[in-house]
Amino acid sequence: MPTARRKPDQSAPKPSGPTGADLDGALDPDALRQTGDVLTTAGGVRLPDTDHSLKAGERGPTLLEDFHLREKITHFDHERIPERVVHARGAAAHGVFEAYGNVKDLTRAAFLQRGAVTPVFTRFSTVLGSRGSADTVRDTRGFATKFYTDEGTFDLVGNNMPVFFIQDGIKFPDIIHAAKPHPDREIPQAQSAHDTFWDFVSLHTEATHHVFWNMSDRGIPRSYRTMEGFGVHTFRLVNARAETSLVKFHWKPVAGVHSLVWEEAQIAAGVDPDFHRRDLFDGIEAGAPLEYELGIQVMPDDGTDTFEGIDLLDPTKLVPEELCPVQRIGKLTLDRNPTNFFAEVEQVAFHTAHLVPGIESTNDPLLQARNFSYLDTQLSRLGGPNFTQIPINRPHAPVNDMLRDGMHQTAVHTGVAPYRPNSLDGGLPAVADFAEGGYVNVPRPVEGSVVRANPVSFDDHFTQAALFYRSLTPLEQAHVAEAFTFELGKCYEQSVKERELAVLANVDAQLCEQVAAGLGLRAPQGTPPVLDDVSPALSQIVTESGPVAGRKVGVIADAGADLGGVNKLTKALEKVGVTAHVIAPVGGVLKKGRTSVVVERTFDTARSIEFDAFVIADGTTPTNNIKAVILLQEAYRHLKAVGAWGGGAAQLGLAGIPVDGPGVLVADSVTARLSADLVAALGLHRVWERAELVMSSQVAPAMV
Ligand code: HDE
Repeated sequence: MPTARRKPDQSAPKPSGPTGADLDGALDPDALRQTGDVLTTAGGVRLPDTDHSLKAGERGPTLLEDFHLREKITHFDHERIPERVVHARGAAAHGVFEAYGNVKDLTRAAFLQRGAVTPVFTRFSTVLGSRGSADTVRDTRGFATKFYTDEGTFDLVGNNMPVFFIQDGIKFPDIIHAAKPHPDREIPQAQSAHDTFWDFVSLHTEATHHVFWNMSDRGIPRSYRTMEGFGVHTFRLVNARAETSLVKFHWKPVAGVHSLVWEEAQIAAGVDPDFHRRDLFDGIEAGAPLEYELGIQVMPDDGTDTFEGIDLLDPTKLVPEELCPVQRIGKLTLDRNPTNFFAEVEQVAFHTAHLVPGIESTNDPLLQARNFSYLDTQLSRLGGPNFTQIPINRPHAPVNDMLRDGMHQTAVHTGVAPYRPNSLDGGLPAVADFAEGGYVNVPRPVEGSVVRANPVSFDDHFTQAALFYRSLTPLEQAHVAEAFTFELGKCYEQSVKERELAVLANVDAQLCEQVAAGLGLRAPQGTPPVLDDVSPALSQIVTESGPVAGRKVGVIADAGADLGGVNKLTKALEKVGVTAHVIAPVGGVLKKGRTSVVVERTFDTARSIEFDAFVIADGTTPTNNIKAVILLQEAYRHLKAVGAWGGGAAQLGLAGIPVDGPGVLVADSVTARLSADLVAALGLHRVWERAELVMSSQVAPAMV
């Protein structure tokens, strides 16, 4: 069975000291110590002092002779490498991919065959922000996975949205220039809510479908754990008989698809800019791995590159799951955090042309440009052509290339004849044909005139935007309207707003009217598409409770609280992977008799956005503390479950939350029923029936 095991020198997270030697067994990933015991220079010279520079007298000038000072400062000056031009802000985790083995007839890729277990590294990211920007901004998320397969590295470099802004890669620098901060004042950071972005997308209407995804709840995911992933482009699978089919890749999160609400995202950007990164790291630490199933939509490769009238080479189009169901073909489990962020998360280099036998590109002009870009960008980002030798990028398959020398070459190559054929190195290396696992492209005819032009089938820019919008529930549609109003409301140029309204008029008249009303402008007339069907799979609101592992519950308590109940609830939640965190007026440890609980947050340090639900313990003294009140009001407004047992319910009253309101759970004590109800509410993500009460009303709970 093909099982890609790590070779000793290929283990990405295995720490390695500057010389590669493991001094005193120090290179244990979990050891809280550095390589060796004594401080040295980069050349290995032991140092007596690193706090005082070498001077001519205690009050004298610093000497050029101080090689340690100069080396230390010089190295520091060059610690940063250029951040990614897009997707600079990211976080990642290690894991494995296990194939279900049900695609033998579709692809010969070994890592997709039955029983194959492949080590992987997945990096999630935002697109627009700088490396230090906030996680929860409205943006598309990257979802890039490196599969270290036995047949070479395969990278699936996708997003959390199935379509893209542009149809041809030649426009990528333009859309990114438009979306990045304005060149004169370099604001706004990590935002699309500004004139140049809306100028571009209203002029390039092919962006409309993707813009709708960005303006929907998908633009503000709750966590990486609850995000779908998409390969976006159509790829070609090749089986052992060299028969081909066309596929679109999907990642389906086991935890369900779930988003933040806009106000939560905005608060998080200030209160905890590392919101998604923290959630990823903490979840894995708490023993709740992230899980996704890999799915494919399979379509015949009949030479037309279309399916049911949809152009499969147009990356602004999706194939509705109702037309072509997603078949699950394997499972990704991310269960190990990086040891060193720079070595792994910063230095990982994905490349869409990292393909393995059994998977090929198609003629999608966006993918074709990406196949050039990802290799090229690493040259400046990672300083030369040998970036595949960096530990995180090392293939787990044997490598025997004829590439030599260059910046940061770490291999010490043997042999004298890195060319083929040769007579001096025993005639090797040999080449591998199709049957021997060589990457032989399946021949495909190409003909046509040399042109700079799109096919006519790329001209429909609005039908699928309308399909997406009309497939959403009214609540999700309201969020889209609010997002457009907010983003365009942040623009200064009247002409830009008017042009985007003209685009909206061609998607949905009612939406256009709503946004126009919010902007104080007149809604133009358009010709929105008439649709026969919608695609319910595009909505993410669920009616059945799903898995809850990784969720967080805030338990409000104080010294007088029923601490036994707190511990009981904590244990019940732990069983399903949910963590409970005690919030009290002051820090420290709450004690009652032999029972004690550690306070993790105070009203000063907690904010509602950190938690998925709140419960108030019996015996907690009701308080008017404005921070405690806001904590609960925000949670209520953000449609989170809130609850209390015993006298704790009085605190709900002080926050103006009706105890008989939807998603308000009250009980006399911590019963199995209370925990079960709480878990069920968490599994629904939000209290959807409360939405109508609070939707678009800016009022405090007491008033709704
Ligand atoms: Fe990327 N993109 N992209 N992109 N992209 C990069 O590669 C590019 C596109 C995506 O976590 C860069 O190593 C071009 C679509 C992800 O390291 C760069 C075009 C999709 C990541 C680049 C696209 C993506 C990148 C920046 C249009 C979704 C982060 C640094 C032809 C299917 C990977 C780097 C990571 C990163 C170029 C369009 C996803 C410059 C030219 C479509 C997830 O090479």
